[in-house]
Amino acid sequence: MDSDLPDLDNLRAVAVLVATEAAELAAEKQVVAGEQVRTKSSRTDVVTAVDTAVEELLRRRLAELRPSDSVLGEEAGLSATDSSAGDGQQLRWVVDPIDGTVNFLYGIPWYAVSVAVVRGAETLAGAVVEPASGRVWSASLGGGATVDGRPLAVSGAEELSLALVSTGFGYQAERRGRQGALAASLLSEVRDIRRFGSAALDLCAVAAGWCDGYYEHAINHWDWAAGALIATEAGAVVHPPDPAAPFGNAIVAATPGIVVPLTEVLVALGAETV
Ligand code: LIP
Repeated sequence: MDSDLPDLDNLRAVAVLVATEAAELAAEKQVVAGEQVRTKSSRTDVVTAVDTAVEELLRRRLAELRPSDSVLGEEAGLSATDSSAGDGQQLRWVVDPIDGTVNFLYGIPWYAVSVAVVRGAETLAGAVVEPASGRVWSASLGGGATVDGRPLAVSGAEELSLALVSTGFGYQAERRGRQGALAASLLSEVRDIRRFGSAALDLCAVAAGWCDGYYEHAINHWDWAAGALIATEAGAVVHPPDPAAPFGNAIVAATPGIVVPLTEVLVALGAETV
């Protein structure tokens, strides 16, 4: 363990605290489909007034608790105080106020507040909190992963043909079509596929053994930062998105017994061009 690491238990506690406060606000303000909604990259890429309010709360509380750190958020971008490109020592909080926005918009209770803290490319701690169920997922680097305080461990799957794999699709219709074609091709190679609608919770599901693997192209750092650490600390192998990867700019997270055949079949099915 790097001797100059900050207090990881404290960072985890801060992530859990602010994500829980944000989840309570989101639960109070459950939006009704069609209200207070505007769009971003496409007509299906929606942001609600609640997204904005929740991110504002996260930023305010992190400024109070961690004033020397910077924040990168889905709605308001990178804080002006960010200097992490300098000596690389500044901590950056990477937050998604509502991951699973469309589920939230439709009243589907499968969305989460995701909060991670990174130094450079390394995630030090993270929390994913579900407003609907109140479940609290968290992890710290080397400190294990838990849900509501209970230790998490990935499944023991060892055969891809018997693996339950989740994925997701983007907001651009043309890419969504390519993603759908890849998922259709993958179906005959695995037990089944699930599309839950939240990358953060897809990664938590792998950590809990509810799915054996997850992959998705073109998601953002705030979607996967916390969930990837939770899955890793639960025993998953996680390949963060990398445009140079042979399976394209996708995150892949899976229990060790199937991660190699999963990545190999994604490559064979043309994932690089999705
Ligand atoms: C969502 C991701 C999900 C993906 C959706 C969307 P958002 O993030 O969590 O995995 O399939 O298209 O990107 O927009 O709800 O924060």
